[in-house]
Amino acid sequence: MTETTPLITSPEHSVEGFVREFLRELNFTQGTVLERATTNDAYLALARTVRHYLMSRWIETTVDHYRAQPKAVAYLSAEYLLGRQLDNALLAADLEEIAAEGLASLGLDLAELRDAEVEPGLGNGGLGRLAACFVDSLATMSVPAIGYGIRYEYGIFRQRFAGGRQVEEPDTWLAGGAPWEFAHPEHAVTVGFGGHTEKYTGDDGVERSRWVPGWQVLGVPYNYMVPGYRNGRVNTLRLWSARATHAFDLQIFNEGDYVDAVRSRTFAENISKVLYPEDSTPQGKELRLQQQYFFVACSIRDFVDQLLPAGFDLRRLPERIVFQLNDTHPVVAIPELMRVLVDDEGFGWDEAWDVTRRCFAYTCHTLLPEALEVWSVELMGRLLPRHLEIIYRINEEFLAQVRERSGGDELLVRRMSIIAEHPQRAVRMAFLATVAATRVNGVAELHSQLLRDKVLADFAQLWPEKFTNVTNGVTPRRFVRLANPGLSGLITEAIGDGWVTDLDRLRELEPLADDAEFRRRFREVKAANKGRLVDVLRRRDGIEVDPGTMLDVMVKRLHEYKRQLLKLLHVVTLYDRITAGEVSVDDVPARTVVFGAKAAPGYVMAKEIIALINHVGAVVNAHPDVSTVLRVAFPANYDVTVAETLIPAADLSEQISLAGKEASGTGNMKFALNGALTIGTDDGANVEIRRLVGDDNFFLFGLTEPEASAIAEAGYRPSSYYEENPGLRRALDLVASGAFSDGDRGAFEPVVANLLAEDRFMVLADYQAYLDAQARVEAAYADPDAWSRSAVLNVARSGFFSSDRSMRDYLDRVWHARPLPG
Ligand code: GL7
Repeated sequence: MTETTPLITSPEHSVEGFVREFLRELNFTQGTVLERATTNDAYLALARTVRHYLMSRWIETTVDHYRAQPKAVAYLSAEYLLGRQLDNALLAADLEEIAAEGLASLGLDLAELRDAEVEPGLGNGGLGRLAACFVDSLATMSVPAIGYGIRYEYGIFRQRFAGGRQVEEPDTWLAGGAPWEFAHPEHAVTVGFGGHTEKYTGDDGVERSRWVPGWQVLGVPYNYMVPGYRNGRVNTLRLWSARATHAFDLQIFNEGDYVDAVRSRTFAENISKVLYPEDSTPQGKELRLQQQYFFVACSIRDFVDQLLPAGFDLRRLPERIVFQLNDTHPVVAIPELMRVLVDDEGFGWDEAWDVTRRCFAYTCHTLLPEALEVWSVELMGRLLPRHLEIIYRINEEFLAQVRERSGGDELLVRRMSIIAEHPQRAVRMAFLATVAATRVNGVAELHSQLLRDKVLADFAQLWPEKFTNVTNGVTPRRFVRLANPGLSGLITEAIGDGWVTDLDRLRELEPLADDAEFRRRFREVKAANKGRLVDVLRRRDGIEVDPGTMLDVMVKRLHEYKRQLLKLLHVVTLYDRITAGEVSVDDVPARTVVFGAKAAPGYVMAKEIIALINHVGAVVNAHPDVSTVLRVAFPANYDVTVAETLIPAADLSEQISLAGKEASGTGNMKFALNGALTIGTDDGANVEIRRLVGDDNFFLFGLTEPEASAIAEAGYRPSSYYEENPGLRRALDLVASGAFSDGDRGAFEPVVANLLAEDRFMVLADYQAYLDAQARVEAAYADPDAWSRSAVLNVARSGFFSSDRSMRDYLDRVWHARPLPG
């Protein structure tokens, strides 16, 4: 890190300046001329041009942080689901119009170049997208912050359907060139794995332990700009890529087998090769633990070496940094910092623990027990032997404290132990995080309460002050300003553009809900957004959507707890009633049900559900009568880019998880902010959405969390609902009859059988309530004026769900850090 700012000038902020810079990039970096440039050439030149406008801000921000040495936030996340970068960079640099005009003057179309960008899909779903929203807000709020993660060579798989079934293909997002990243091999960090520990007596006469790793890899940082919205700040996202060390090579080369030596490099490089595609259900694979340790070890080393001045007294580390643990994936950073302080820096144990404790805060993102990561002691000991020793010692001291406080309650001690004994000895990463962190937070009010009352209840008893809530949020820049230019224009015309960085100001729209002209224009925007979606789905998927229908949208990962099956049973029931002649097509509003969902490749039931949706969709869409009022659209490969056109077009947002299972949800917020009405359970952030938008503007249904828990405790019998509800029985029988599988009765038997026998997420228990709520939706939709009034109120009252607000909450309740002025 240099103390002097290099002299640089940004390109001129004008159409001419832009065109000059663009052509220079095309000629000198792409090595081509306008007449011969491919779309990808032009896209790459454009991306680099935009980058240049942000570069001086980036350097200034970095230098400012280094000079001021403020308390900084290091966000540690194994996932960042970034979405496309170009538009966001154009917006931040205030270049949208200049770029469009400049490109047009060269005969190029900005929209076409935009489509050449392959989004970096370095995350699975909500958790990864949340991290991307948070770094955006931190930059926009001038908070000194750095995001650390992994530069996966293959991001989330690309989904295709074959015969209605999901097929996964590798995501080669780097293939066309990666204009947004900056490799810094000169700042590579070495990370050890495996080997053993040994005891030795230090100079101070104290017996110590040290780690002798069995092998090492290099972590090469790739920096990404995280531009704030027009505030002159650009923060950094630093993603690590694994390389073989030279030593690693040499040793094998010297053994004489050149070909084998080259081949074995891939062993090291495998670490950052691919994103694990499991969402909420970790697999406990060795490579995944390698990934986790790899990126946190690199990040801690990097922060200490690159971002602190030489000779910094690490006793003061908590004044300079808070490491925010995004779920349990980075939790091995805790024993790693202990190892650095005790083994490398010669701290005493207590002193190191005091520093470490104050440097970490932990966010839990789940309520599903199977999503809480545990690592077998066997694996941890083999891959990270020194860390296992450290974890044991942390646990020993912690349990001594529990014993003392509880008067030796051994049952409690066993329950709280960081080391689980059954079904195998394993490290409970959530417990380790909770013991070490200064703060533990859930991601919505209900979730935080359930963490305190259930999942981490013993810990909350011991340390009530540790626990807090920070409700999730989404960035209004990407998900309103960019994704919904029509609505943005309408809002800005009404209340000015301050809402983009102060989303609470949407409240000022409230009176306009009663203004017929405003509502008319609001409907016009929605119609235009539907038109845009129709074009995209036609081009991208060959799917025809009628923009005159109600767009009923359920997009999120495919998971049983999210209950795509409940939505599908509604579709099947409508189909059944119409084909049976019980309902006339004249009596139901025409709707298009849109699904978007990827299933983890090894999650068999989720993949069956995808196939079933596609099969039901095919039959429904082919039926001459039914298809006049009901159609199913399931575009493959739902991603951030699709979300950006789908969400602004939606009328109805489906947020129908079983209460007590969805920690927060963030899609729910994006829909409300874009003027869709929610049909939802009392779960996750739905609770807060409903409270804010009002009962009249939200379709609530279903069991509450206490009700669902009570039923589960009393012994849930799904078949009783089947027996007692004729509509439900008919729907399930129809699926089982082969009506959607060319008469093949066996095709979806496992799905139906599972619902009847187990139905872990109580689809059948909530079926009738859901249908009743859908009837209320139909009635409300029949009055377009009243519907759009509710939609406007949803927008006006959802400002709370800005990730800027989430950041303020973290700053106040968790980080105790401040934005940097200027
Ligand atoms: C999740 C939760 O399931 C989701 O409800 C939440 O909104 C998100 C961000 O906090 O985190 N937890 C999790 O493991 N994944 C999520 O999306 C994958």
